[in-house]
Amino acid sequence: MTAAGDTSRETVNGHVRHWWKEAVFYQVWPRSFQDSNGDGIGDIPGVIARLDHIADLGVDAIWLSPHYDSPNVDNGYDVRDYRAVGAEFGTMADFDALLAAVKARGMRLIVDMVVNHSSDEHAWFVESRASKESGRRDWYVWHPGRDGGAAPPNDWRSFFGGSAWARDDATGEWYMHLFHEKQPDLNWESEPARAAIFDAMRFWLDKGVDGFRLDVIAFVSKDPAFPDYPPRHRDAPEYYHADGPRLFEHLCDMRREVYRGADKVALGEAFGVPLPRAARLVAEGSGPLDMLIHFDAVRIDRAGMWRWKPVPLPVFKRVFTDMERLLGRTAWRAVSLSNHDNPRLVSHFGDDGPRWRVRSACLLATLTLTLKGTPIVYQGDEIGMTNYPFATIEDYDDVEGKGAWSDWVETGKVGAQEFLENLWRTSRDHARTAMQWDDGPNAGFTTGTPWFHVHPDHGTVNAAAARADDASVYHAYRRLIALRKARPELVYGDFRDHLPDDPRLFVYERRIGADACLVALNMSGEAASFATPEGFAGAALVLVDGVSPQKTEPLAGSVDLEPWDSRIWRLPGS
Ligand code: ISL
Ligand code: CA
Repeated sequence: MTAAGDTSRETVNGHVRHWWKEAVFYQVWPRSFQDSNGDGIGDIPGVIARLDHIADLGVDAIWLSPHYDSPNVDNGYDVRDYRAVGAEFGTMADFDALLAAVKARGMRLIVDMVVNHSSDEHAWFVESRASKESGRRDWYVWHPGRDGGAAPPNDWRSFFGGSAWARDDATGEWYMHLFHEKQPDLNWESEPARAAIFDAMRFWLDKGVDGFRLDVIAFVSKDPAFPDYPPRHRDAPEYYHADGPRLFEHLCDMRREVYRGADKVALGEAFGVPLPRAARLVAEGSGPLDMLIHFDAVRIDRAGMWRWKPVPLPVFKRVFTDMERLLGRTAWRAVSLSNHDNPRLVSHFGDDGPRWRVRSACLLATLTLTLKGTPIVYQGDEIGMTNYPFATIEDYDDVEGKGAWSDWVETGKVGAQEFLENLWRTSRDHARTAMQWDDGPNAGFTTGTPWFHVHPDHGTVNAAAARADDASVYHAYRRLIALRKARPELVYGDFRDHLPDDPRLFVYERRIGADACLVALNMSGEAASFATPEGFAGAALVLVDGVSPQKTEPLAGSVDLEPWDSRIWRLPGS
């Protein structure tokens, strides 16, 4: 089965076929991927230079994180011009060359669309803030404030610390920013603003990109009454902001006006969308979005934005069973356990020590590529990159972590050591250190001075070493992606967890009728065993830790797994 072409009329196992359901995506965060001109900052020509590294995995589509003109307060998620390539990333000709080079390799390209907010340096906001009478005043969310304008309109908080409102002295009014105060929220209640946003989105579709990853897209509808947070949402305001009164309507408008019926993907970031409400957004045939990047699994060990908490494996596993129950069997989702906003995959869910790093990274590759949904591989996870040894708050770059430091440590609410121990487990900065290409200076990322850290383990953890080692994480991803393309049940098969309460093992099936794969993962540092599940006796062993097995004894009796072992069997004759 290939992901090529428009397959949107056929069905498999009750699912309408779409290329984006069958595709494996790879996320490039360009600032840290590959520098080509020695300024220490990753750029588009650098991405082009490394496309074969991505294509050789068997990846079908690339999600490019923001490449636009931006002052980089939030590393590109503060867009100053939606139609311009950021000077540090290159030119529009470079972007056109990237798109052509991606297509020449039979892959697709989607770009990141950040339309809940813009940069405060965007011409629209400069005009909006100029005066209350500005023609673009209501393109952003302005409010006179409380106490005669001396206090913000309500108790909403920014996810980057402080109030979600900033007072603009020129006009004495407050403007809303759910993120940094240099990221003012766009007002989707304004029809002209929506029209301009849709026009900017069409600009990229008309260039030939294959869809969008839609940044915090569930936040775009705001309650014009601007009430204080309901008590139940005060500790996790994202669930309030993702439930605006006109969200569904706005997203349907966007789908109609921007996509215009093309089978291009709408991949929504679902920060704050609980599964039951997600179902309507991605319902096959009626939902305005095609699939969601969900947070229930990747953020399962968070006790608030920066605080970490241990979570038993059954709680993690239940997310995937809940998805079947709450999203609905045919609604689609992405499988994303790692991206530019989260710690490194193998450090987060595996064991990144010298003994188990490779094996647990291969297990997590198996998990990512055999769960139900569209897998998204984040740059560096395909070679088992690990969390960075940050020591002090000055070692970090991210506006989110620094904002939390201001809110919590500088106000005396929590001690610096306790904060740093938690931040080290949750920081977005782990995913933003330089991609590690080789064991040379700066891991081959740049010939200049890198804008951010290069992990000291790049001497052994790097793409060149991985490609040369058939038992590496890289080749595990390559074999797993090939297996996924060969087995329709790994794409469209029903998911069932066989051992939901087991504290170490994640054993599940993917099935279409008699065709089934059984996946067994020992997600622990101890040996563990399980009995051959009903109906799988005789199944053929297909992959062991991402490697084709030496011997292929048929599945029978008790299965003993070493720490971090992963196995895939396929029912005989199917
Ligand atoms: O949980 C979070 C809130 O701070 C963040 O990790 C993250 O900001 C959230 O998931 C939304 O992410 C997206 O929007 C942000 C940007 O900083 C992230 O990089 C982007 O992925 C604002 O545009
Ligand atoms: Ca550069």
